[in-house]
Amino acid sequence: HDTLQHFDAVDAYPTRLPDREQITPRRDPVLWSDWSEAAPISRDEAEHYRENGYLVRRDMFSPDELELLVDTAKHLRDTDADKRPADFVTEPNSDDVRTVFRLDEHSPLFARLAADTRLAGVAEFLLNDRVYLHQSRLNYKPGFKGKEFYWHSDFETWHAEDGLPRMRAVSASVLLTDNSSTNGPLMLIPGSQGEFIACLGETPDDNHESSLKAQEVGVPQPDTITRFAQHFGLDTATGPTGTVVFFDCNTLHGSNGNITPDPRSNAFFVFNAVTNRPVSPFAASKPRPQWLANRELIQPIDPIEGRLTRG
Ligand code: AKG
Repeated sequence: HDTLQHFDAVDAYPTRLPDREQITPRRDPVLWSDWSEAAPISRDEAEHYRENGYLVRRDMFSPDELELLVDTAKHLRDTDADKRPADFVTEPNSDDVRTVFRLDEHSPLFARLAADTRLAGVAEFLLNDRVYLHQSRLNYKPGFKGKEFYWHSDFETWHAEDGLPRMRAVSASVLLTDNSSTNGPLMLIPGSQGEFIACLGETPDDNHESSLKAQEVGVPQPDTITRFAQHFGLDTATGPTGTVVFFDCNTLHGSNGNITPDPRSNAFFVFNAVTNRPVSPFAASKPRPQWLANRELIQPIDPIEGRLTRG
């Protein structure tokens, strides 16, 4: 069935080319809705997102809500090493937890957070569709040892390895520590969402086993990143705990390692439009595991209003 879908789906963004990198214009909108008074964000915010490919919104949660979220994140991270499931990924050279995937399945509080109107409601507006979670994760980036995330477009991987057909997905990153200019905040290239960089190099089998610690395939060439950075500039998404960063699936981003004593922990929820459900991967021999790329539980979220509470 999946294979049939593969033949039906036209590949709008061929990538993982054997002999070259190739840059083509984006073929999908960035902001899918027309702004109106009923929108959950202001007209200026909507315009900023369309032009730059991301939007930083501060003070989205009350102190009580943040305390709950931060406690829950610590509790997950402190799972004994011998009890950690496969969806807990450690740092390249240490046993510290780098990422917990399937956050919404490990914690009812994070599942509730994902469905909150402050995240899912905004995602519905940006994508002009009902949404479901393609992936969720918490990147801890511990003090001293937290390693970098190299420059990439998420869509390039989700298209190549997960089979998302079009650029109709958005990430919401909830800052669970302060993100300063020094502790490895998310860096973005504003405007990069408008260009698709088809990457050089075919996908090795089980690429995710190494790419989640340090990504090597599916990343732009250094000269290309240089040109993009010179042309568009770089920005950092800094802010206090409780800031939310929305970024389009094709905005180039990455982050530096964290040698400061202060951890930088951010939760990420990837909302995909229900009409953009995954087909067979466009450039990999088999789909990634369910915990990395949801293809089995495509349930539209009904956004929930109100405060996050314990239990
Ligand atoms: C990823 O997990 O794909 C990221 O780009 C995360 C970047 C970060 O946590 O700083």
